Amino acid sequence: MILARPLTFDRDGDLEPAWERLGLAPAARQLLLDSVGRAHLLLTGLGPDESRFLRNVEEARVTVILSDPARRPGGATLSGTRAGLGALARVAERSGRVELARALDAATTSDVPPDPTVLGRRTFRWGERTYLMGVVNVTPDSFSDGGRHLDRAAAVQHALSLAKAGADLIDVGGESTRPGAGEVPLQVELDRVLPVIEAVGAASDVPVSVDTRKASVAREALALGAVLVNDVSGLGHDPALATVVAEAGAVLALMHIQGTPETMQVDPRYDDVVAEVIDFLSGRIDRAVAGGVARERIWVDPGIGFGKTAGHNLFLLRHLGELRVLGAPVLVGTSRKRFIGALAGDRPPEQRLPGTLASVAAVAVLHGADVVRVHDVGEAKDALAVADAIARAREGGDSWGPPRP
Ligand code: PMM
Repeated sequence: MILARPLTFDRDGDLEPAWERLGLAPAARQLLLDSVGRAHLLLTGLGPDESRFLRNVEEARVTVILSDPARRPGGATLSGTRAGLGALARVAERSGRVELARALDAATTSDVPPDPTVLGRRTFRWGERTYLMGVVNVTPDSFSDGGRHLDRAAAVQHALSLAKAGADLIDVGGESTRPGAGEVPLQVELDRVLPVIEAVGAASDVPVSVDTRKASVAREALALGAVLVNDVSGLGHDPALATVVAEAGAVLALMHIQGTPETMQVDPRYDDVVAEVIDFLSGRIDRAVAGGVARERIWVDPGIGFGKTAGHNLFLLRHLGELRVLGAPVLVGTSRKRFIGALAGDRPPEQRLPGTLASVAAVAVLHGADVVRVHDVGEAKDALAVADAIARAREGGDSWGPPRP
């Protein structure tokens, strides 16, 4: 797969206000964004033909650096203006190099937020703020809150308290995916999640998602009012899941995993973790679309902790924005995970809240995630209110123009 990822990007939201500060008219500012704003893209997966094309192409507004063909063939960086990169994509397209053109287009438009997602009675407007998915595990053994909500009434109570604390979405799961965990029998999973989904739907208008890998669980959950299926196997476990989601018009969240929960933490390895996660998710998006799911009803998730070392998790979080080339809303779950405990000095799950909040704030400021999946919704809401406000701050004084949303 040819992949073009934005390494750094001049953001319109940084450049445009500066030109406004200089008193330039809106039309001039728009022109400048295309002709002055620059991006640096990392390309991988190029064939000999595309590498030759990039070596010979004449586009003065783009600097091409090709990889060492003996040591790492098929790579390049492209640095240039948006107009230049766009022109180069069109030349590639006209000469039949469609995959390269598509990769360049995906990278250069990756700062444009996806279309809003309607979920139940709520609309998620991407780019406006970071949304919160609250976690309810109806399991005896989840690492983070296992056993706490196995009792049905306690689980419902907990879900409603998360809704009250500001969750935009409640994720109900009945199968632990902690490292080493085995599969839960179908009936057990159904008995755990269905009554909770039904009761939460009856008592609250917060949309409910079901965290399951199984089509049969998804089908029942959707019939009881769930509007999103969160599949930690990214359609790797049950091929029938896509059709079930498609028939209900629900949203499908596809997560990356290397291996299965039983084996994933044995010896996770990658040549290029970000490229491999994007490649996996791109393939699974195609699989979902082939199963009938509308492309705009698909979210993606890098699967923090699912077949990754602490180092892989951190690198993925730092580079999370690169997943935007997939054109889908990005969901991420760091809450109470082991690498957070390790970084903070070997903390057990119940002492990982400060570290979790730092991770949530970091991905918000880095414009990495559209939705964060957390256990502590009230605390994360406060952290995000601050982080999102810093990331979008526009009041520089009168010379910087009026504050805008
Ligand atoms: N993590 C867990 C479970 N489900 N779903 C998505 N989409 N992303 C995640 O990172 C994720 C998930 C494991 O955490 P938990 O046992 O505390 O729920």
